[in-house]
Amino acid sequence: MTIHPISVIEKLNGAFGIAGLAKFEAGQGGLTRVAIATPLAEAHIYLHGAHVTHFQPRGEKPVLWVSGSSAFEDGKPIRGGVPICFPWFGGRAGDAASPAHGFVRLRDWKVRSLRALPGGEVELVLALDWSPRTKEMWPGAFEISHTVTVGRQLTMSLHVVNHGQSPMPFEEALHTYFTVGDVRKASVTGLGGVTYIDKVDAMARKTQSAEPITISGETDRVYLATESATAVRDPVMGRRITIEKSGSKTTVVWNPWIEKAKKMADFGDEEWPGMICVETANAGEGSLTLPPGGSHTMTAVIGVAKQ
Ligand code: TA6
Repeated sequence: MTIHPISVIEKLNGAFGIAGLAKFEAGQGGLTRVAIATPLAEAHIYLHGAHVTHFQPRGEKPVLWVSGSSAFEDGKPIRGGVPICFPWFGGRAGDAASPAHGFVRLRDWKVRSLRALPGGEVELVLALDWSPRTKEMWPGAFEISHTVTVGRQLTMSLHVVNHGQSPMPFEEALHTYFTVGDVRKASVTGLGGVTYIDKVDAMARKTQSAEPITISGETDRVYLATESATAVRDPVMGRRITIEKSGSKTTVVWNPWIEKAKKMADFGDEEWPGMICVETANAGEGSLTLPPGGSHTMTAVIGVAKQ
């Protein structure tokens, strides 16, 4: 549980805080977060799930969306921002009782480092290791670290290591929720011609013909074998959100639309027009397997451009 007494927050600031740039504080629900504020941008990252909830380059509007109905409590995912999905994506095959999108977004991550970089960015590294408790849920002897670099762009890198003696199959995602003025007027570029699994049409395998992608109903598509950069064009806010990636072959596009939004307790019924997920992942057919001692890095770089 990352609700820390003030003394722990003071210790974290003593050990890692950067005067005038980055500090630990009690965030929503009393959960401990790192608040970064520099001349380039500001951001919030919770130790709960290593969850980025806020990113705003100076002079721009907030880039990430968080539901006004989100929980901020132990054992529950934060609805919005950048949930980290690991070691599985979506529901766990054959085990409906396991938490969707894995368990690391529900755990307390440890602070490994917090530093100011020469270019004016601030870099935070959070990490989570396997334990007897995680072994009860999943056998992998994993180490996962999340390196978040806050500057004019937001760079997020998930680094996974297999410390076990056997191959470690896993899925992963940076399940990023972006703020848009009106999803019905927004569009996504960069996926034309790509094959996708349509989760709202019986998992049918399709090819993305229309470019850009527009949203006119519940949309839940897993684009396969694509390393392409994408962008969210938002005419209402007069901007383009750019998503470049490396080490990722899956991109997921999701908006719950009306009925699914109503069914989610932590998602306001009227909030769906204000968000779209474009997720950087390795999932489904794109899942990975690490050999003993092997490691892998997946990176997403988020930026804002004039439309
Ligand atoms: O990435 C899209 C998706 O898999 C949707 O099917 C929907 O379930 C969404 O993730 C949110 O999942 P969550 O477990 O955070 O409610």
